[in-house]
Amino acid sequence: MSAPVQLSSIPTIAELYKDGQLRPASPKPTDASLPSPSSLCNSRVSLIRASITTLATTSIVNAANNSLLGGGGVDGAIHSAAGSSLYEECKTLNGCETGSAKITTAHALPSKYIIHAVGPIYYRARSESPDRPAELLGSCYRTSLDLAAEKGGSVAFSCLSTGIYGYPKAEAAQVALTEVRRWLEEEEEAQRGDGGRLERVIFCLFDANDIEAYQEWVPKIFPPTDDDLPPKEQATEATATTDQAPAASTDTTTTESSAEKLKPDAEDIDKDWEPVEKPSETASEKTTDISEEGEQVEAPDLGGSDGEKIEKPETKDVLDEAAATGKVLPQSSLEKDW
Ligand code: AR6
Repeated sequence: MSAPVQLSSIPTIAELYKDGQLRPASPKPTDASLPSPSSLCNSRVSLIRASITTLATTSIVNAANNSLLGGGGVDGAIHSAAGSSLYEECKTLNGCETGSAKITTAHALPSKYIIHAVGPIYYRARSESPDRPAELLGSCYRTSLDLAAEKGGSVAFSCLSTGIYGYPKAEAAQVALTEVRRWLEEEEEAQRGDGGRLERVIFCLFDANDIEAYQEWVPKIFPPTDDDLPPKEQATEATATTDQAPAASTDTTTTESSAEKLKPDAEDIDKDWEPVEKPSETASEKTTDISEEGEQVEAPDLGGSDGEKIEKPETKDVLDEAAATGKVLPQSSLEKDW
């Protein structure tokens, strides 16, 4: 088990802009519905690439299923790191509805609480209506933030629904970031100068596709203030062109995408660590559905190129793929890459 990652070592969005690890959206978004820069928000929100089981935040948010009794993916990683007493506590909760969340203590984990949020199975929610996946996912984030705020301190979110449940990563990032921004602003408004009840909201990213999605959407939903930008960026932002690298690096000597750049070498993969989640694919690449408890079931044929069928991977396949592509990362110190 890696050393717990303390809140003080997790950079805020403002710091990531300042270091040049996040860069403004380019070209500048013209969508008037996108929020304007807020130094308050940018200093209360963080990104980190890590296993959420290593974070010493007040709360962490698990991507659970309706039973709340564990499963694969981040849920499996949390249950195995927290110990069997977590399962015993979860049994007392009587499950949870999709779009909602319940809280337990964190047992052997370095955090204090675990918020178990049940995100939507993407294809299933979308078969109800096109807006249903975002409604349910948004509701997970809001309920989790409300629960986290009761405990105060900091909360770290895993990328709910974007693994086994097949929610497209970029769409999910947009929903997650929008809900958090809205919630923080409403909270500021309600507290009126009293400071928020949540010191920090952290997006805990795990695979390269999570990073790509957040690099695309953070600059649109948490755009930098002038003060956030290094002086060089302040001067050039107005003339930025689309051939700029999207984010994550000030290294102009390379043209590789930032997700590639953040990819660890194959030998960095911790052989002792068993990821239980397959690195993300687009939902349309997936072939088999799983039930809300994580078992494989036949997905209905929705027709069309994005009839999301999702596959629960075998751990061995995951490890083989991780070794080959470096897409799944060990839980050690990846926060340094941001
Ligand atoms: N730390 C942080 N993020 C992780 C970790 C980790 N250790 N492991 C995976 N992720 P998933 P879902 C990321 O599949 O789509 C379970 O069986 C992963 O890269 O864990 O909501 C449950 O019991 C992805 O971005 O959750 C449910 O049945 C994100 O976590 C079902 O899966 C979510 O992927 C829930 O599916």
